[in-house]
Amino acid sequence: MKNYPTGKIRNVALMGHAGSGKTTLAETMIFESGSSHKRGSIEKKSTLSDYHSLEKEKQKSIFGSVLNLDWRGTKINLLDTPGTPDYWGHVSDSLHVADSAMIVLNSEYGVEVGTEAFWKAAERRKLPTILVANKLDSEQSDFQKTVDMAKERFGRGVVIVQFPYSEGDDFHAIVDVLKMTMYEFPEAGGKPDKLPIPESLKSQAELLHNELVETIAENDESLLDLYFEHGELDEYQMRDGLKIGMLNRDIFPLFCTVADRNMGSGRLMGFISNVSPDPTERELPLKSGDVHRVHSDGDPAMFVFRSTSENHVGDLTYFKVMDGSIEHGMDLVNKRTGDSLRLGSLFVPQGEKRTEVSTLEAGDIGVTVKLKGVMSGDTIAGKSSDVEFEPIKYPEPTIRVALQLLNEGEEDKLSNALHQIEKEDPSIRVEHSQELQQTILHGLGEEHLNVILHELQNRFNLNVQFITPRIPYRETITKRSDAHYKHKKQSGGAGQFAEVYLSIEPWYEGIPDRKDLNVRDVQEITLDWGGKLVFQNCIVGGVIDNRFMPAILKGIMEKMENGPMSGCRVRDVRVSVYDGSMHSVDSNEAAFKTASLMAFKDGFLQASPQLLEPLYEIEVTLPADYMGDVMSDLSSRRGQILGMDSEGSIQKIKAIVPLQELDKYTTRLKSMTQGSATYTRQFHEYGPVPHDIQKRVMEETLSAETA
Ligand SMILES: Nc1nc2c(ncn2[C@@H]2O[C@H](COP(=O)(O)OP(=O)(O)O)[C@@H](O)[C@H]2O)c(=O)[nH]1
Ligand SMILES: [Mg+2]
Repeated sequence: MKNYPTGKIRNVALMGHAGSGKTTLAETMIFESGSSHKRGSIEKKSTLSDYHSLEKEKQKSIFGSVLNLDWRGTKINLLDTPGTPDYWGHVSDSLHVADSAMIVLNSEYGVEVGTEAFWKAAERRKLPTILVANKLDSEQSDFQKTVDMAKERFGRGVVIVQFPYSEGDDFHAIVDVLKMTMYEFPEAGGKPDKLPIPESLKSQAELLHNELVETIAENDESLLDLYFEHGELDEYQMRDGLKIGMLNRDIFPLFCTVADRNMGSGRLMGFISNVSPDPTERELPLKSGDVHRVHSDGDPAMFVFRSTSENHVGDLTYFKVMDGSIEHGMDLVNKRTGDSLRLGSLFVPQGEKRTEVSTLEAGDIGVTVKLKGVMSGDTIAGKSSDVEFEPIKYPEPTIRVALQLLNEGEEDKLSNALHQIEKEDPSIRVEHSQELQQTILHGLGEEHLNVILHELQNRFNLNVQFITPRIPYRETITKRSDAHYKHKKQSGGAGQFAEVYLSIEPWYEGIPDRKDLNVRDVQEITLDWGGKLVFQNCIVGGVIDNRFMPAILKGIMEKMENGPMSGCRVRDVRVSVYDGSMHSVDSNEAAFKTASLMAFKDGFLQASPQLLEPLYEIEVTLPADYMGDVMSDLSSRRGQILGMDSEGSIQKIKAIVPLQELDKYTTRLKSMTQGSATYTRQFHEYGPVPHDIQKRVMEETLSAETA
C-alpha cells in the first residue's frame, strides 16, 4: 500500500442516528473509489465495517471500525461509528482522531435524537462538519423537512450544496449548486452523467447557489470584497471560503446520497478531498491545556485511541500518527508511564482486514500488535517530544447491574476478563464494591451490558448472570441520643471488661460546641464515602485511660462501615465519649472496641435514624410527542422535575431521580419512545428515603442478620 503524505490524508468520522445509513454509505464510498471490488450490504451481512458476528446477527454497528479508500490520490480514512447510544464509547474515541465529521441524516425523519447527540459531540470537539441527507429514495423521504429541521437546530450555517431532482422511488439525479451541474445516475448507481440543470429547476438552483455564495462570502472578508467586485466567486474561491467556514464551524454544507443504490458518494469524496481539512489544519488540545498542531516533520508522536483483541493475533492497538513519521522497529516512549517500547509491525486497517506497511506519516491511522502496557488515550512519542494529548472523554454510565458467578472458583478468571473488557471499552466501568459486596458493571444501556454479558459467556467462557445491584445507601441520625454499654466476659482465663457512655448526635457544618461536656480532644474525620465523623474525648477523672481511645474510635468506625439500618455506610455524626469504667486486669483494646461498637449501634438506632439514598440528576432528550408519557413515568419514579427546555422538535427534561428508580430506566425509556429518547445521569447528592422504603430496607437487613 502507498504511503500518503500528511496533506493527502483526511480523517472523517461517520456519525448519525442509528439506521441513517452510515455503514452503507462507507461501503458505497469504498466501492465507488475502486478501493474494494465488492459492495457489501447490511442485509447480506457483507459490509467491511460490521464484521463482528454480533453485528451481523443484529444487522447494525456495535463497534467502531476504521476503513480507508483512495479518491484520486487522497486517502480518506473513515471512522464508522455505531449510532446506538449504548455503544458511544467508540464514538468518543473516533471523534478524538477525526479531523472532520460527516453527519448522516435519514431524510425520512430529518433531525433525530441521535443526530442531536452526534452534533453536540462534534461541536464539543470543534469538528468541521458535513451533513448528508441519505435515503432520498424512500417513499417517506422529505428533503425540505430535513433541511428545515437541520437549519432550525443547527443554525443558518447549514447550507444546501445539493438537492434531489426528485425524491422517493423515482430518485435518480442530484442538482449541485456549487458546481451548478446536475448529476444523473444510471439505474444501478455509480458514476453519474453530468448534465446542465434543467430549465424547471434553474431558478431554484440559482437561488440556492446565491445563498451558498453569500454564506461563504459573509464568513471571509477578502472573499466578500471579491464578491462585491465581481458579483460572483469562482469554484476555487468558494472552496477556500468553504474550508475556512467549516474550520470555524460557521458553515455546514449539506449533500445528498442514496447509499444503498450507490448514488452520490463520488461527489462527496471529491468534496472531502478538495475542501475538508487535512490533519494539520486544526489545533488539538494537549493534556497540559495548551494546543498542538499535527506536523509532518520532527519528533514522531502517536495517539492511541482504541484497544481491541482478536483471535490468533492478541491485543491490537489503534493509533493516529500525530507528528513526524513512524516506522516498524522504532523506539518510543509512553508519555503516561515513561516506559520505553519498540514498535512492532504496522498495519493499515480496512475493517477486519489489515495490510502491512513499513511506515506511516503524520495524520494517518494505523494499527499495531502487542504494545505492552499501552491504554487508549496514551501518547507514544520520541524521547525528546514533549507532547501529550488530552485523554479521551467517555460518557458517564447510565445503567448498572451486578454480576453473579454461577460456578465457584472462577473469581480470578472473571476479574481478568473484566480487566480486558474495561481496557477494550473504557465506557464500561467495573466496580468491586466492598460496601455492597458485589461486582458492579456500569454501562451505557441494557444493550451495551448485554454485549458484555455475551462476551463474558462466549469469549471468556464464564458462567455468569446479571442480578439486581444493591443500593449504596447512607445512614444518618436526626436527633441526639445517649447510649451506654458494658462489655463483660468471664469465661475461664483472662476476662474482658469495658464500659462506655456515648452521646451521639447529628453533625452538620457549624454545629455548636458541647458546653455541657468537658471536651478534651476533638478528631474531625472526613469519611471516604462522604460526610464526616466528629469524635470527642470528654472523659473526666481518667475513668477511661487515654490509651483506649483509639480502640473506642475503631469500634465506632467499624459500625459506621456497616450501618445498623442497612449495612451501608454511616455519615455525619458527632460522638462524644463522656463516661465509662475500666478494670485494672480485664480491660483491653478489644474489650473497648466491642463496648463502643455496641453502644454506638444502640445509640444510633435510638437517635431517629434516617436512611439516605443516592439521588441522580438526569437529562432526558426526547421527541416532543412523547413528553406526556415520559413526564408521568418520571413522577411515578419519585422524580422531581427541575426544568424543561425545547430545541426545535426535541425536548429536554431535567430531573432529580433516586438511583433505585433508575433501575432499567434506559429500557423503559426506549420502549416508551420507540427507541428515540436518550438520557444522561450524574450523581447529585444523598437524600432521605421515604418512610416505607426505610422500613422495608431495615426489615430486610434484620432478616438477613438473623437468617
Ligand atoms: N432506502 C434506503 N435504505 C438505505 C439507504 N442507505 C442505507 N439503507 C438501509 O438502511 C438500513 C441501515 O443502514 P446502516 O448502513 O446499517 O445504517 P447505520 O446504522 O447508520 O450504519 C439498512 O437496512 C440499509 O440497507 C438508502 O439510501 N436508502
Ligand atoms: Mg452502522
